[in-house]
Amino acid sequence: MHDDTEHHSHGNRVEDLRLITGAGKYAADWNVPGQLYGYFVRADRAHADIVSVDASKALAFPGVTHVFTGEDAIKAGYIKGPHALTFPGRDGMQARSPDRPVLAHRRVRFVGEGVALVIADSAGAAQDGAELVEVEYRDLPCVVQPEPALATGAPQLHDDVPGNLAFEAEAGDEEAVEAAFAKASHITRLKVESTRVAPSPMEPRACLVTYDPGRDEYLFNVVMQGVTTLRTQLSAYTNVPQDKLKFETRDVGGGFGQRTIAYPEYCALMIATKASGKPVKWVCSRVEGFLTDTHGRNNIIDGRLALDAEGKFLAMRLDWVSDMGAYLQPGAMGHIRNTITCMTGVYRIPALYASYRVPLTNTTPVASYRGAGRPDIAYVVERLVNHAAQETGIDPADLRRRNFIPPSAFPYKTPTGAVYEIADLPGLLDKALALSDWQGYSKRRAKSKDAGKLRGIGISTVIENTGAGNAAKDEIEIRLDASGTVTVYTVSKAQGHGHETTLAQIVADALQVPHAQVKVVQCAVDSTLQGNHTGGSRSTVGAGSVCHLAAHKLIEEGKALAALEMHLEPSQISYGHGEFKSNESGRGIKLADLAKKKPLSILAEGKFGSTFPNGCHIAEVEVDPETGVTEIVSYCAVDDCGVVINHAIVEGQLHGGVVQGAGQVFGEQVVYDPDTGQPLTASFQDYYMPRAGLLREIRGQEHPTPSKVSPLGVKGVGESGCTGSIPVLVAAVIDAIRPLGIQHLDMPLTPARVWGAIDNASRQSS
Ligand code: MCN
Repeated sequence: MHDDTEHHSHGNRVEDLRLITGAGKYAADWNVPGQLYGYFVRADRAHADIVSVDASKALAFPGVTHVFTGEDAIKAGYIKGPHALTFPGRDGMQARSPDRPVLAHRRVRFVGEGVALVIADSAGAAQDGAELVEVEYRDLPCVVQPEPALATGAPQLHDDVPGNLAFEAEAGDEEAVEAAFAKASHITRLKVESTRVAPSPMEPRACLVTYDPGRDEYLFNVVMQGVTTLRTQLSAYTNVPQDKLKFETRDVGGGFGQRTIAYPEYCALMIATKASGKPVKWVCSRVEGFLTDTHGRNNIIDGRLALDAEGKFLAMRLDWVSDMGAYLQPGAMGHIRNTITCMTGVYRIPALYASYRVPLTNTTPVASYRGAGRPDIAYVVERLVNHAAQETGIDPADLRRRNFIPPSAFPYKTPTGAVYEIADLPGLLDKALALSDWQGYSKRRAKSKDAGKLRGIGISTVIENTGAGNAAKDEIEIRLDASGTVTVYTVSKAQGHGHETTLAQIVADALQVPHAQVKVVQCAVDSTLQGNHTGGSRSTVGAGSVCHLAAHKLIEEGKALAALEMHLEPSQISYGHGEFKSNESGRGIKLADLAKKKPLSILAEGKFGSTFPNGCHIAEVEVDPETGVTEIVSYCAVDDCGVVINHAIVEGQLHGGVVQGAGQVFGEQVVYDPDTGQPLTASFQDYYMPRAGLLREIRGQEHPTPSKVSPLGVKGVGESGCTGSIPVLVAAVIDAIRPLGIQHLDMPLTPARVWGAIDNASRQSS
C-alpha cells in the first residue's frame, strides 16, 4: 500500500478538525435573508377527534403571518406518506397503510402529532403564537401496547385498518418445523422483547425550505442520510416531481437510520413556503424529537428452538409482533425483510418458520434504527441458543460449534432463501475464546464471588446482511482538475461515519496518490447521480466499490489521453503514482498535466448484492446483588467485515455500535402510560443514554474473510456492533443471576429491574 494511504488507514479522519472545532455546518446553521420561522402545534393526547382548530388569536399575535392546519394538508393533497411494507404478506395480503395528512386532519393518533403549523417572522413569535392556537378535541380511548392493540375490543385507530392489524406475513416452512418439533428431544422456548428505543442522534432535526416560484422548485437544507431516498419519498408524499426537489446539506450529526425518511414536517414546510412566498425554517426541540422522530426496534418475539439428543438444532419457529406506531413509515420493512434474511443466524437449522403481525398503536411511528431488524433477530436467536445450552447442560461455545454453518458450506443458502456469502465461524469463535480467556472464567467468577459480586459470562455469534440497497445502482463521478486535485462526487451522506476519509482513501489508493489530493463531495446540490443513501451499512460496499471502479476507469481513460499526447498506443502506457509513462522511453505525464490539457470527468456505476459481516463477542459482567447495578468488566469482539479500508474508523464504528447496543440493554426504553398514552420518557431526564463509563474497554480483533461481492473485498460494518452486543450483554447478566433461579429478564436491565428480580428470587427461595 502507498505510504500516505497506509498512514490514513490507521486513522486521521479528514473531517474531524472541522467537526470538533465547531466549524461544521449543520441543518440549523443554514439561514437565508427574509426567512420566516415555523413552530408546530402538537397533539397533547394520544387519541382524539379534532372538533375544531381556531387560529384567530394566533394570527392576531405580533409577527405571526400564517397558520396552516390539516385542511391545508388536504387541500395540497399531501395525504398519503410512502411506506415500505410493499411486498405481499400472508396469503398475498397487501399492507393496510392508512392516510397520514402532513398535518393531522379530524383525528390525532399519538402524542406529538402535528396539528397546526404557525409561521412568524421570528422563532419566538412562532412559538408564542402556537400557544394561542385553540384546538378542541373529543377524547377517544387509546392503546399503546402491541398485543392489547390486536385484542378483540381494542380501540380502533383507523377505519381502514380493521383490528389495528396493518400487515401479516410469514416465511419458511411451517409444516417442516412442526414435524421437526414432533421428533425433537428438547424444545427451548423463550418470549423476548426487543425494546422500543429512541435513536437520539446528537443533532436534532431541522429544515429550511425555500420555494422558487420561477422554477417551481423547492430547496431543502435538511438533516438527511443521502439525497436520493429523501427525494423519492418527499415526491411520493407530495406528488411534486423529483426534479423539482433540491437539497443542500453539509454536516449531519448522527442518523442511525432515523434521518432517512420524508417526515411530514418537511412537507408542511413546503406548503408554508409556497403560500408565504418566503423561505421557512423549523428547528426541532429535543422533546419534539422524542415525540416525533421515528422510534426503533419494538418487537416482541415468541421463539422456539428444537434440538436432537446430540444438541443439533432441528428447527426454529419465531412468532413476531412488530408494533409500528400510529402510521406505517418507510424504513420499517427491515423488521421483516432483514429478520427473514438472517433468521438462521450462524447456524445450520434445517427447518425455519416465522410469522409476523404488525399492529398500529397510539404511539410514535417506528422505522429503522441501526441494524433495522438484524439486532432483533440476532437477539432472539442467540437468547434461544444460550437458553438451550443452559437447559441441556451443554457449554454455550460448544453448542455453537456443533451447529455452526461449516466454512465448506459457503456460499450457504438458508432455509428462508438468503445466500450467505462467506464466513469462518469456527475460526472466529476460536479467536474470541482465546482473546477472552474463556477457559479461565471460573477462576474470575470465584474471585468476583469473594468480593460479593455475581459474575456472568455471555457469548454471541452473529451474522447480518449489509450492502444491498434499493437504488437501481450506485453512481460515482470523479473529476480531475488542472491542480491535480481529484474530486469524488457521491449521493450517499455520512452522518459521522468518516466517508470523506474512507472514500477518498479508496480512490487515492487506486490512483496511488497522496490521500490529501482526493476530495469527497457528498450530495452536491445539482447532482443528478443515482445511488443509495447511507444506511444498511452499504456505503462502502456500494459507493465505496464504485469509487474503486471509477478510479480505475480514470486510469484507463487517462492512458488513452496520455497516449494521444505522446503519440503512442494506450497499450504502450503504464500508470503509477499519479503519472502515465511510456513503457519504452520512460517519458511521463502527470495527472495534473493531463487535466491542464482537458479536465477529466469520469462516471462509474455498480450494483452490488448483500455482504454478510459476522462476529463473535464475549462479555463478562459483575452484578452487585445489593443494588442490582451491573458493571461490564470485560468485552471482547472479533469481527469479520472483510477487507478493512480504515482500521481506526472500523474500530470506531464497532465501538459506537457496541455501546449503542449496551444502551438498549442497560437502560434505553421509550415508555408510554398505558391508560393515557402519554410518553413518560420524552426527555433525557427520563430517557437513559449510555455514557462513556458504561463500557471502558473493548478488546477487538479482525478476522476477515474477503467478500467477492465487492471488488474491494469489503463487507459493511456500521451496524455490526449493535447486533453483537445486545445478545452478549443480556446473556452475561442472565448468566450472573441464573444461580439465583432467574432464567429470563427483558431489557432494559436497569439496577431496579435486576435488583427486583434478585429480591424476588431470594424471597421465593427463603
Ligand atoms: N469501513 C471500512 N472498512 C470496511 C467497512 C467499512 O473502513 N470493511 C468504513 C467505511 O468506509 C465507513 C464506515 O466504516 O467510513 C462505515 O461503513 P459501512 O459499514 O459501509 O456503513 P455506512 O457508511 O453505510 O454507514 C451506515 C451504518 C448505519 S446503517 C448506521 S444506522 C450507522 C452507522 O453506520 N449510523 C451511524 N454508523 C454510524 N456512525 C456514526 N458516527 N453516526 C451514525 O449515525
